[in-house]
Amino acid sequence: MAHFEEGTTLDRFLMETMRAHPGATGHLLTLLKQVALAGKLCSSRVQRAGLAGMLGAAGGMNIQGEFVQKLDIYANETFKRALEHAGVCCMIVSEEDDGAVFIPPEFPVGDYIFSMDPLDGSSNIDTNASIGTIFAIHRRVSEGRDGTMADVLRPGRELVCAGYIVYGAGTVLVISTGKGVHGFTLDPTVGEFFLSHREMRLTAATRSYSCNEAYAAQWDPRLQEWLTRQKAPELGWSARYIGSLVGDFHRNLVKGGVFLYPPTAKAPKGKLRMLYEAQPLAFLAEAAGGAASDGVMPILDKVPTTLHERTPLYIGNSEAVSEIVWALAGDEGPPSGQWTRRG
Ligand code: AHM
Ligand code: MG
Repeated sequence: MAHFEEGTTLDRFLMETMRAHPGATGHLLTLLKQVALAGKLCSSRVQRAGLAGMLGAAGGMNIQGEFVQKLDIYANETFKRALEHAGVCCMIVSEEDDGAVFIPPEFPVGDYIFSMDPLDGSSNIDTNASIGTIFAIHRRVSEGRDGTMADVLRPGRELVCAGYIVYGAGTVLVISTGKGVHGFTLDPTVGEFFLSHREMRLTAATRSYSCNEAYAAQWDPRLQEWLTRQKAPELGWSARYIGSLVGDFHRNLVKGGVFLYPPTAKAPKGKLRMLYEAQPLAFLAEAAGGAASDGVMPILDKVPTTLHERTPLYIGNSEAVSEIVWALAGDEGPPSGQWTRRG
């Protein structure tokens, strides 16, 4: 792969990466450019949210029974509009839409399926904390015009690309096609994303955990014990939790750490969604040398059976994730045998 200097534009990065793959049609490049465009529009709207009357609930509930924020609606529509006419997708899956969304008949279709959480962490909008868009891209296996369930209900290991855009103090787009994870920061004065985080790695250097610890009493007791052990002062762990998966994951990717969302009484299968939260972030985590598990098996090996399926999620540096998996498995060790204990 070409060596890219910091400051390289996203467009140049995508073009030169594509040139390195002689058979490439350019459709994935077009798709990612449209994602960047939608991200810029959302970033601008998030920045102006308080002024533009976008704060607060829109008055409805989405299919997951959560209050829909106005910005959720804006982000969902913006990404769909940016992709539907480009001739690169045959189906779009969104947290905000009950069923899959197909390309209107007046536009051409392409081979990709785009799954997204258009605005993750949206309960944080009114507090000015980091929020973001998480996305996963599959290449279709079906034939015909519209994509089918068979195109998305697949292991995350088959993704061709995954990424997110975090709207925080700055706007950062992080993407991977499986080899390396790269971050691009939006310079709002020129409206371009520039390479700012080259070859991001999930290291074990920083010992920090991110979870909603208020639910800890509802967790598997073995996980509670693991967490208690990390609090020994000599281990030097700290806790960091925004309550926005994309924000928490991004911090851990930059600084190190592990994120946990175990099953709770309210969410016995976990809260986070496979297709557009767990799978894309797991794809990024593994590409950055980290790991992601549901507590038993790697997230990327799980096959979802419905569009909005939920999963427990343990994601971050591989040492911490494997310790959690071992802790949950008890003395026997995990059944898959593919996670190794540290040390
Ligand atoms: P959302 O997609 O509706 O924003 O919900 C998912 C969010 C995640 O971003 C975050 O990790 C989690 O919910 C926080 O949940 P909790 O408030 O239970 O800690
Ligand atoms: Mg979400």
